[in-house]
Amino acid sequence: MRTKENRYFFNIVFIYAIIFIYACTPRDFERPNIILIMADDLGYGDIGCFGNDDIRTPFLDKLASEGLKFTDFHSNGSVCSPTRAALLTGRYQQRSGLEGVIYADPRNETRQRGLDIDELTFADYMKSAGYATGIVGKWHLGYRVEYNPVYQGFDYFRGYVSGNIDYHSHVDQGGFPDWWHDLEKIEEKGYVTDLITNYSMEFIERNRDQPFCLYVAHEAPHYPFQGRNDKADRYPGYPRRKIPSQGTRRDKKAAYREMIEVMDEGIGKIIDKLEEHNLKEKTLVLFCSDNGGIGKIGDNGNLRGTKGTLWEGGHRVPAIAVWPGYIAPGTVTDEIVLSMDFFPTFVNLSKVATKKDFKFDGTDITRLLIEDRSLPDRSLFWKYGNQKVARYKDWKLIVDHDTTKLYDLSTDISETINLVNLEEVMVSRLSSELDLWETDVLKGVKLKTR
Ligand SMILES: [Ca+2]
Repeated sequence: MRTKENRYFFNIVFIYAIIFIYACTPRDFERPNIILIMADDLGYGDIGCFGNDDIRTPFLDKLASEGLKFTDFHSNGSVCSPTRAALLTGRYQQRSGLEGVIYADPRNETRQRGLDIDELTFADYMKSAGYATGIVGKWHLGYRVEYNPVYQGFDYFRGYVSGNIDYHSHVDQGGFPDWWHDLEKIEEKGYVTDLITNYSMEFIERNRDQPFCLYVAHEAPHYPFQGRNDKADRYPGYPRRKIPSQGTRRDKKAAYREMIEVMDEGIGKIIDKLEEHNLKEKTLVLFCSDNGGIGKIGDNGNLRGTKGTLWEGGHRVPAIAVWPGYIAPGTVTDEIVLSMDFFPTFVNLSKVATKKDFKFDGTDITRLLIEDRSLPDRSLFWKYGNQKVARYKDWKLIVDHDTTKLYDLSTDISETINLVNLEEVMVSRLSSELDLWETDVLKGVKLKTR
């Protein structure tokens, strides 16, 4: 017979059970629009909300205050093309043969190469899930027309296929004009950063009444170092020996600051465009960089190394995520996230299941974004030039030429204290994981080296 006391007890248990079930139930969401903004060569310490007090970035700082700031976000590569290959495919760039850069020089055989058309890109996927897809800005995954982004799932392309172009004349480092509207190469006046902002706004305007996925691939602050009011340095067939690839401006630091500030202003305009059409709550905005800052000009904070190296300064980069109503404002995460994690996240957000036999290397970070849930523990890997890295939690093993070093990033973010002789178990574990990973990703792949 149930007494009053045990009825009370059962009621309490019932209420706690309901609360528990609710807490364990993944939070539902309406599938959002996606805007992925990626800067080029922006270092970890190059914007205000990541500690820079010289370069003014009020719009990015505001985004960080309205959303989630990543302190341990990494580009998959420490140079441009590899990161973009991983970003587009959700897999390590080695699998698509793009461990190295695609060069503009016509004498360099990589100019003929690109991301294989048979690769499944996030644009292919989002298109098939009913999204309008666009890329504005830098492609750098193949110069030849058959590698154009319109053949990789993008409905709309306004930008350039090279690694960098003159911000005014739009001539690449090989001396070729490089500005495209889809498959058509055209001459168009304008400062590249402003063109990227304007076409991003046009894309949003065109697609405001349907789901869209927009990839804004900024050139800033990659060289040539040119401000809005500078003259063009390059012209078709420009003599590279006479004009340095970084441009002729003397005060390069000042130009660099302006380039970041103009990009920031443009990001503000893109957010304004979302507000104008009441799309802010329906849109996930992601911001990141494709690799660390370059030596002397870029600011990588207190990280060791620069672009092109696998020290933290080469690939730990600023990143922000904003989605009002879903991502809590002013939050910070120290979860380790990579460029290749975005594609599997987009799959989940699109609410269209992927093919069962398709395997990502990246991880879906939706629950980290909207519930601040930790990601599963995982080992992560980088490889470029004479360096290889394995990372597990705060342990970082780096094989630099023929020397192996181990760092504890929780106490030594600047990688100064080599613990290789003190932590033999971790060294052995990460070394063998690195070997297995390398064998796996290079299986059957013809690598395009640097
Ligand atoms: Ca880059």
